[in-house]
Amino acid sequence: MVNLALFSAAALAVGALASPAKPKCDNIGVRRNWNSLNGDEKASFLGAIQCMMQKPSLSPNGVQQASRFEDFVWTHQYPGYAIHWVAKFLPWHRWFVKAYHAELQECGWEGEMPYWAWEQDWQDLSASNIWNADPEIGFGTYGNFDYNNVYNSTTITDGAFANHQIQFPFPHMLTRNLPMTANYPWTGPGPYCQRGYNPENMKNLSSIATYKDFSVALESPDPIHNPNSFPGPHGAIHLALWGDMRTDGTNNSSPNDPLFYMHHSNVDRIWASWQALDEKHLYDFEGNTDFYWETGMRSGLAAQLDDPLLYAEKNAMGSEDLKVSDVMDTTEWPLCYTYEDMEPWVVR
Ligand SMILES: *[C@@H]1O[C@H](CO)[C@@H](O)[C@H](O)[C@H]1NC(C)=O
Ligand SMILES: *[C@@H]1O[C@H](CO)[C@@H](O)[C@H](O)[C@H]1NC(C)=O
Ligand SMILES: *[C@@H]1O[C@H](CO)[C@@H](O)[C@H](O)[C@H]1NC(C)=O
Ligand SMILES: [Cu+2]
Repeated sequence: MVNLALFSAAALAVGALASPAKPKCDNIGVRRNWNSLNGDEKASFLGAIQCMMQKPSLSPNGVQQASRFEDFVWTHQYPGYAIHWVAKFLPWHRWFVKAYHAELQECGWEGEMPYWAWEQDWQDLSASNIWNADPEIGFGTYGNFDYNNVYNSTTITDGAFANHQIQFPFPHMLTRNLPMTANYPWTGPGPYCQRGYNPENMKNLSSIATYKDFSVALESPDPIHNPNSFPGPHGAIHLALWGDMRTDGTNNSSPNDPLFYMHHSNVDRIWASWQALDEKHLYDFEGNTDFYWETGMRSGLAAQLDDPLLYAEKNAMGSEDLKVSDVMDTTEWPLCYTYEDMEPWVVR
């Protein structure tokens, strides 16, 4: 098991060592589809998340969040303008999910980070196996939209996170609202923003030649410069789930829903799968460094492989000296994982 202190010390060494001396992975973990975990594994994974929700905050910003779980929400919110609709979107979230997995290991989870292969649920997202009301093995269901009781009707009252009380960035209960997007207008044909992750769009992603175009297509075109575009798969799932998962802009607090990490693990899998399609893809990295949500402005500075990953929470996330280039190859240290299914473009 990875000890967090070791993890941090090891990560700090990345910047200090020349690349040929980079440590080797002891073994390559295989991230599995949530559907292929058995009941005991699911219970252990969800129990580790509950443990994180009960662990005291390490107060990375000098403010006591309600829990270690909420520290991660803050960590995601802090660099907002520099991690969404920019080249760094995929590498930043790759390390974020890895750091979250390390915390779950501290809480007793012994497996790899699982993923939610939502592209396999494209025909009817509401029928996905991810919606499970069982308090031991389920993430809960998707909310029950009621026009007569808009806010409270969306609180999740079943599954492992039933009535989960959130404090950061403002007090409320965990919400989802999938029924809200059954016919959401600007997402194109199909319910639940299906157009973003249907087989045709997934196939399209696999044929994109450059990181610059691939990253935008997977994340979503930025909504300020492309108000009429369809969301990419990443954006489509955030929107479709509504509730906490769709918070963006200044709050940027979607990691309040534990499904955020199941979602981003799949986004990462799609990137890793694209990287594996062509050797030219593995270290391909290009695009913008920043995007100001309020104005849509960019500095125009070109992103580079040796840009720092930019984690506000130094040391605690083992990322102080990590660069984008350190997280391009999932099968190399400090990542050391792969995915059991590297063909998200194939409907199973
Ligand atoms: C929502 O529920 C809370 C109790 O959890 C209650 O205090 C509040 O008045 C309710 N709001 C609405 C709009 O029904
Ligand atoms: C897939 O790509 C084709 C060709 O660029 C385009 O016409 C089509 O709209 C795309 N489909 C989706 C679902 O994005
Ligand atoms: C952000 O949070 C504030 C409360 O702190 C809330 O009033 C506001 O509506 C939220 N904005 C978004 C976009 O959710
Ligand atoms: Cu994000």
